[in-house]
Formats: sequence, structure tokens, C-alpha cells
Amino acid sequence: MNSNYEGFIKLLDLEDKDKSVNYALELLKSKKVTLEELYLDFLAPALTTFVCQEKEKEICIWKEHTRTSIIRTILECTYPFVIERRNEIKKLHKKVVILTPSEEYHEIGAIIVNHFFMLAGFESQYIGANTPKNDILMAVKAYQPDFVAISVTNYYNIVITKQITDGIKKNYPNVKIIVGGQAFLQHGAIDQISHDYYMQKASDVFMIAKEVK
Ligand code: B12
Repeated sequence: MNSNYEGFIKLLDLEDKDKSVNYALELLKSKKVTLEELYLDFLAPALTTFVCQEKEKEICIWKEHTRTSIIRTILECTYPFVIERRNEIKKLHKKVVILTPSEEYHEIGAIIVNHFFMLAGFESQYIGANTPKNDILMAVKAYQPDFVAISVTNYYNIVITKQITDGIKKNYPNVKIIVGGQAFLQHGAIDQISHDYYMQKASDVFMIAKEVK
């Protein structure tokens, strides 16, 4: 574990947004952590390992929302660092569209994956959370991506994800589908979905970059 993680979590536990944001950005500016480390070793675990104290059960939901809002702000603030890195790397001339399906509001993972695609040299576009099937198909038609990456967290969204991936395969058979997210940790979930790549780690997108180089 990075030694700065503890300091970061202490600020988050205090719900001190200003200090948490400054702390994270300072780690990046001073090159104490890379973007990849900030995303995977700080921001992601700060959410996935968040547990509510027994005595705070009644205020648990808003505490989770507050933390998510702080992490979301930090994530968006890292965008200039992503642009800077992207300008230094070789472009792959491959387009990716990233989204979460309708009723899927968990989007921090999808945004992180979008940044990873950019860092790997893809022309990457995050088109949002809770995206209806028809809007996804219209986006594929308009944007003509080489890949569509879908992030699914809730297992009950596997049904709509199947309809979306079947629709993409039927209408745009050359578009490769990448799926990932916590919903696929459920036994059998991935077997229901038309896909070309199943990846659990955001950093796995670098493997696709190697393939298309
Ligand atoms: C924050 C949060 C929310 C926020 C989301 C805000 C937002 N703007 O995103 C809000 C408050 C909206 C929310 C709502 C709900 N949530 Co919630 N939420 C969380 C929490 C605490 C963190 C999620 C998160 O952002 N993690 C951090 C990211 C970075 O991790 P990640 O998504 O796993 O992504 C990583 C990898 O999976 C991977 N990845 C993800 N997608 C993809 C895609 C590709 C292509 C690739 C390559 C990789 C990849 O890369 C990422 C980086 O490592 C989790 C707890 C947990 N254990 O995760 C619960 C959790 C996900 N929520 C849960 C539930 C049940 C709900 C609600 C149903 C609660 C309710 N009763 O209302 C609603 C559902 C809303 C909906 N319809 O979607 C459950 C899900 C259980 C399940 N799997 O079915 C969890 C696990 C909590 C729990 N332990 O019960 N939630």
C-alpha cells in the first residue's frame, strides 16, 4: 500500500473535501504517484472498501454519497493530467465509446476506464451513465467506434446489458464489445452477454492497445 493512502483516507473520513482534493492533486503534481496509482490505489479502494460504522447506520447513505462526491471531484480534476500524458504518447487511431447501461448509476469505474483508454492512446469518449439502449445504438451509428466498453455494477442490469450487446452485434457486427465491472463477478453473468473482451481491471485496456498497435 502507498504510504500516502492512509493520509488520504483520514481526510476522507473527516469529509474534508478541500483538503482531500488538494492532497490528491498534490500527489500527482509532485509525481509521488502516477495517474494509474491514484485511480487504482487511492480513489477506487476509497469507495470499494468504504464501510459504515455500526453507530452511524442511520447516516450511512449520505456519508457514502459525500465520499462519492469528493472522489468524483478529484477524478474530474485529474483530466488536465490525462491530457498532458496523452499528448506524449503515440495515438492508436482507434475509437472507443464508454457507457453504463440504463438504470446503472455507478459510473466512477466507467470514468476511470475512460481515462485509462486515453492513457493507452485510444480516442475515447464517455457517453454517460444510465444510457438507454436506443441512445447507445445511435451513438454507435454517429461516432462509428472500433470498440464499445460497457461497465456494469448491479447484477440486475445484466438483462438490459444483454439486449444492448445483442443490438450492437446485430446492427454493427464489426464493433468489438468490451465488458467489465462488479456485476460480472456473479457466477454465470458473463456467459449471458455477447462480448469480445471481458476485463475486470481498468489497466487491462493496455492489453487491447498492444493488440491493435
Ligand atoms: C458509490 C456507490 C454508489 C453511488 C454511485 C455514484 C456514482 N456516480 O457512480 C450511488 C449512491 C448512486 C449508488 C447507488 C446504488 N448502489 Co451503490 N455503491 C457505491 C459503492 C460504495 C462504490 C462504487 C464505486 O464507484 N466503486 C469504485 C469503482 C472505481 O470501482 P468499480 O466500479 O468496481 O470499477 C473498477 C473495476 O470494476 C473496473 N471496471 C469497472 N467497469 C469496467 C468496465 C471495463 C470495460 C473494464 C475494462 C473495467 C471496468 O475498473 C474500475 C477501476 O478499478 C459500492 C461499494 C463497492 N463495493 O464498490 C456500492 C455498490 C456497488 N452499490 C450497491 C447497491 C446495491 C446500490 C443500490 C441498489 C442501493 C439502493 N438500494 O439504492 C443503488 C443502485 C443505483 C443504480 N440503479 O445503479 C451494491 C451492488 C451490489 C451488486 N453487485 O449488485 C454495492 C456493491 C454496495 C454493497 N456492498 O451492497 N451506489
